[in-house]
Amino acid sequence: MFVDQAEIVVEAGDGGSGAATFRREKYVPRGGPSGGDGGSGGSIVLEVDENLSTLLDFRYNHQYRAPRGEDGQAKKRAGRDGADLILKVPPGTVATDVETGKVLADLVAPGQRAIIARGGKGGRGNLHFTTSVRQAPKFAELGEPGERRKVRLDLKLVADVGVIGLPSVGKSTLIAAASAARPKIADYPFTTLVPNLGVVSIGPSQSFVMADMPGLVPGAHQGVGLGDRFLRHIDRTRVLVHMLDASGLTGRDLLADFETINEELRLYDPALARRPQVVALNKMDVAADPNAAERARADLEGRGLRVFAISAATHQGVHELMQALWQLLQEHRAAPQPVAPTEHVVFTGPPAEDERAWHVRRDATGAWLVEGRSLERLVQRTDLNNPDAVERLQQTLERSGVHRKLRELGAKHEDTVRIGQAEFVFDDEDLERARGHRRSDRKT
Ligand SMILES: Nc1nc2c(ncn2[C@@H]2O[C@H](COP(=O)(O)OP(=O)(O)OP(=O)(O)O)[C@@H](O)[C@H]2O)c(=O)[nH]1
Ligand SMILES: [Mg+2]
Repeated sequence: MFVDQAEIVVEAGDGGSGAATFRREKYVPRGGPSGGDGGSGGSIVLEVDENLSTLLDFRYNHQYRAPRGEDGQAKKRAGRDGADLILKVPPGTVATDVETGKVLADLVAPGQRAIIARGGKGGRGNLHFTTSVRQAPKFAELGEPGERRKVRLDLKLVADVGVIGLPSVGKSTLIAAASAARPKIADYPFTTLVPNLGVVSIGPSQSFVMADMPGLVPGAHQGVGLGDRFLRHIDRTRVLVHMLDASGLTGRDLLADFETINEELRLYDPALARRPQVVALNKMDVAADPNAAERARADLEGRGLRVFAISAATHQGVHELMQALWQLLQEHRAAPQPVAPTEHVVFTGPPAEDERAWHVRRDATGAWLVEGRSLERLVQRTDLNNPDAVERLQQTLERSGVHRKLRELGAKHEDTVRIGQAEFVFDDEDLERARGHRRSDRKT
């Protein structure tokens, strides 16, 4: 079965905690700090494997977890990093964060990789926290939690040419005529449920991939018929063959059919509607009124379109159409290709500026919320049960201006302040002390 969508939960590994240990030295009651850093947690990484063509594996396993980093140890020994967990996906996989709707990765080229959940950084050992006034730091940082999120994987086909049109116009028949693919062909609508890919060979090392699409009907962009599930598949094609049934047996007007499909493309994605199209007037072998087809041809050519009268069933005109598609693909080689095949792109998180920014707001319960990635991380990494670590946190919050902002906004003594998962009591007296520290820091 062809699976083109899957939802998974990924949990990157937490960082290991830093150690708070001291050297033992002869004749010295307490040696210097010697706590090593914690290792980083493993990340969850997607990697394109060109041998895969479905997301089937992700159907059976929904939960993926990378190992945590080891804690730091005494004698300056750092903890080992957790290994990354690499998930192989087929080319054309798009990963989206289910909660935010943000695209995390859009993977096309073999070997291309993207981190979709970052492992937590390891906490630093107490070695790092000596200052002129703090010779023996009795605390270390905790490891940062790994990212965890729900991710939707969508598989988009990577075809050069997409064949579009109303149901039963002969799209699959064309794939069968021009390639070795053997898609199901039948005279009822929606025979094709998932796109069929065929390799069209024009000559030595001249080939391209063509995909037929499930039939489109009015309202497809809103999910009517097989709907937008399939429009998605043509996103990446560089050229479209717009196929019309010219047999005259449908009772429909050729040009009206043409407009219907183009309107659907436009409503789904205007960029798709601008993609180069060639028109194939199919079923010419049984055309009841060849003049009707000729009139349609004249009209479409008048709009600058290339039109081919063919019969997918008898192969009449198919070779010429394939030649023209090959030519057109050469002209559109420079069209936006997401990445060159050898490039390995790693998608990173938000830029550093965003990370440092923070702001304060009051929630419905009257608590003060301090929001900002880097402050939240700082709190996550602080061992809140360790008074020395909390003191350092207070100093950092003071230095970064958070306390001043809270006071400005009218925070009162003993108000609740939340940063990430942690909750504090706003303590103006403590602040006085923290400021005192800062002054003495400066003096030395
Ligand atoms: N006479 C004639 N019949 C054709 C031609 N091309 C396709 N057909 C017939 O038209 C019917 C539909 O063909 P398909 O290739 O399944 O059409 P499709 O566009 O893929 O249809 P859906 O997948 O349902 O959207 C079948 O009965 C084919 O045999 C042609 O050139 N001439
Ligand atoms: Mg079909």
